[in-house]
Amino acid sequence: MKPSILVARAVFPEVLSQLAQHFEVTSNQDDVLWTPAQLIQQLQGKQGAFTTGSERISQAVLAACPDLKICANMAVGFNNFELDAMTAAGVLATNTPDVLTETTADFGFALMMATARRMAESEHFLRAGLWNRWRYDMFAGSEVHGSTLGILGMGRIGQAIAKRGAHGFGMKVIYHNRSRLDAPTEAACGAAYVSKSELLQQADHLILVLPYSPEAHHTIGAAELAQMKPTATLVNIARGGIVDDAALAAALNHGIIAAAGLDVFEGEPKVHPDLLTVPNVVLTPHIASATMSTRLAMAQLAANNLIGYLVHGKPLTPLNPQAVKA
Ligand code: 8YV
Repeated sequence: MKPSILVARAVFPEVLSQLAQHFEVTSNQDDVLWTPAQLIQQLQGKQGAFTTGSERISQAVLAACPDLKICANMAVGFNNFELDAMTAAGVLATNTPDVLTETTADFGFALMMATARRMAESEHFLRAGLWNRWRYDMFAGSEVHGSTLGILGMGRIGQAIAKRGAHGFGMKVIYHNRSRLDAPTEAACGAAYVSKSELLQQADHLILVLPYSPEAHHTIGAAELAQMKPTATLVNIARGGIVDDAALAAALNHGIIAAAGLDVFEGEPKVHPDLLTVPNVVLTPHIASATMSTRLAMAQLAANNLIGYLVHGKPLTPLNPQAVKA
């Protein structure tokens, strides 16, 4: 008998067809957003789950779904997984690294440029019919080329952004990370390691690319924003909750920093109401990895993790291989 799996959100039809060759598939092509109780109900009798960042796999879910053996996340981030609880329950977790690195770095760079050059703010002005003349300082932003790019979190995506800045735009690139990169990797990225305070104080454009964890909650709050240059921009493509969004909105309103670009939000898809009224912020709905080819590669990797583990006993990108007893 084929193992049973749940595909918790709508996904590419070709990925569903691939999964159906190996599994009894219950899918959610209507993309209904289930409550935790509904998710538990849908997971009954399932050995595998294809999840996205929106489905929380908590201790309560694990306790209520004893047949579950693997959750394959269609995301590189996995803060929707209670990983220790999954390991304790013998449930394997997988994510989708590498396949989205360059696409997400492209977006982070684009958001930084849009923020620095005030693209959203000036477009709103134009659409509102307010453009009636040229003026020497109209929507004058800040330079990107030759400026100092700061990166907080220097994993794969941070490194890909650093290379774009250093090699493409002649930027001075500085970074801070839990652990310093080795010298050859730093040289390839054209990036120099600095303390978190130095990063905040020196960056003209600061991009956040660190993973979310409870320790990373509000890594950027009022105190950190106060250390930044009043001309600086801040971009968050990491996770909601890493920035204190209320403090950021206040900082933007009071000229503590010049502008921000945000793809992720605390409590998304809700957005802090103050951010919606601040003019100098570019807001996008968590789309940094959203190209069709990258989203397909992510879905295929998640599917291949389910097939790899439940059919062949070997997942491709496990997060907690220790969950599986030898
Ligand atoms: C996903 C992401 O689109 O991979 C990640 O961690 O944030 C995005 O690429 C999102 O998490 C949906 O699963």
